[in-house]
Amino acid sequence: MIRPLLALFLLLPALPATAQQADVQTALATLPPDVAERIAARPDRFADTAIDLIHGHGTGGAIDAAGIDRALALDRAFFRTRALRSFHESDLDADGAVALPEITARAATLTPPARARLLRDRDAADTDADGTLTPDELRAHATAEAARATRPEDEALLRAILAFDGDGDGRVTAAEIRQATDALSQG
Ligand SMILES: [Ca+2]
Ligand SMILES: [Ca+2]
Repeated sequence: MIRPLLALFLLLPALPATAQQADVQTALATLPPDVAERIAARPDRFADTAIDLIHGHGTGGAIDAAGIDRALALDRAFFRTRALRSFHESDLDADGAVALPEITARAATLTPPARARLLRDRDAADTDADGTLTPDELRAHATAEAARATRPEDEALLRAILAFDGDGDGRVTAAEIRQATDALSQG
């Protein structure tokens, strides 16, 4: 009788880790394969990204789907704003459009590299090539620049955080992330 009991006793400490590793594999299986591979390859990096997002955009020490959507929307708004900044600085009469004389006046105040960048951006945004940027052209340019700056695979990685909602309450805490990535690191 002693031998089976002893064997069971020896197995016990390993059981929780095995269960957690099984949970993590279950969570990874719900994700797109490329996202799961990225997380499994660098669990520590994923933990850093996830915990930064929880601290930066979560509430009460956790983040939910709406919080992740909000963080991604804030990122896109940042990149849209950055793409439009030089055009807003060129909109001398504040009518929301950038006419040729306006961009010429702004360009004359810039260093050669900054001038080249402004005119290159103008050419990219000026879809109908009439020299003027309409509000619609500016909006489309900003949206395109934001899409270029935010990679779909990075967005997918942030959304993958929700797969590690261990207690299933719709919110993911730093502890839940750590539990998952520790199990991955040990696995
Ligand atoms: Ca204007
Ligand atoms: Ca135009």
